[in-house]
Amino acid sequence: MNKVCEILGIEYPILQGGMARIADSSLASAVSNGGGFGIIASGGETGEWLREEIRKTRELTNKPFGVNLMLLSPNIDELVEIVCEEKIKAVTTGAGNPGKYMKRFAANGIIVIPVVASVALARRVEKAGAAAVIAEGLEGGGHIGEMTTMALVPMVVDAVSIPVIAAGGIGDGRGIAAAFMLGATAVQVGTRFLVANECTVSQNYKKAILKAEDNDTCATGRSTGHPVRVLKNKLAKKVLALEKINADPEEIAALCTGRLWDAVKKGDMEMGSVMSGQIAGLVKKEQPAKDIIKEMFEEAQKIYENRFDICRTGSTVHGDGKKLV
Ligand code: TUI
Repeated sequence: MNKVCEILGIEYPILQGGMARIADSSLASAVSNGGGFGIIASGGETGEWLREEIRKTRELTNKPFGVNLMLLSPNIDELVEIVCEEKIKAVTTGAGNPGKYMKRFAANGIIVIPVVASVALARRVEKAGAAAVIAEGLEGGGHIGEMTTMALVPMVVDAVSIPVIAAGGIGDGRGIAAAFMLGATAVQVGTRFLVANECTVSQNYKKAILKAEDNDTCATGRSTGHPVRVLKNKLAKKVLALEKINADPEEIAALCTGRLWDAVKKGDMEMGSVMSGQIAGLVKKEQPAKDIIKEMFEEAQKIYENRFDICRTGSTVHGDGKKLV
């Protein structure tokens, strides 16, 4: 049995990304009903909203699900209290170190799975009692670190004894197979779930993801200390231009206020903040969440069955029949 499946009580070793302002009860319950671990994202939301969405999710699924806590949220203390009161199975945390909340989670029997962007933080959260870590590379959407998934995952795997969940740039079965080859026990997927039928993000946002190609994302906000990966649009270009001339970070922050909401709810693809991973270029169809999960794991399974001998030293033939040089 896969260790992450065991800890979370799920069928497939896949967690849905905690996409702020997007991942609500509709998407979380669909992912959980499909055998993955659905997650309600609390970033940018009120405590009241979170409690309501937790209750709605409980009506929509009897499978386990979790809550993502964005540690930069101004109301983070209140959100932590709600998660504890509601006895959520597991939380994922992002954009910081959840250290100060670990005891409170433990006292309420809540599993903590922090997103880390460095080996140092992975070590620290393991010591503090994390059940697993999500090693997220800069290919991911939204708030990111400075390491790629390919480099970060094996380093984190070597540094900790708890299971490592790979994230950033995983959008199909090849990504899952690659993550497992790097030593990951599970994957976290965000961008591909943006176009799930049950994802309530604006239709314009979904269309933009489906249309995106390889070079259509960029990382803005490096100058403010909070880099964020978004689809390139008028807003992103404006922010990058301001950063180039070393504009006041407060001016940049003011320009970006409320822009995620504009993209998610109003469908503003020009001046909205359209957060997306690099893997958007690979996402080509809308599907129910359960089909996304099934298709990704069937694909990964096939890779293991058909192509495994590319890894055997001395092999003269690729798994696909092509001769090795
Ligand atoms: O949290 C995310 N992605 C997010 S949160 C979000 S909400 C938002 N963000 C900015 C503007 C408006 C709304 C959108 N996307 N991903 C998890 C993640 N965490 N990726 C990287 C990290 C991370 C980075 C550095 C975690 C810890 C860290 O270092 C903290 C430390 O203290 O060492």
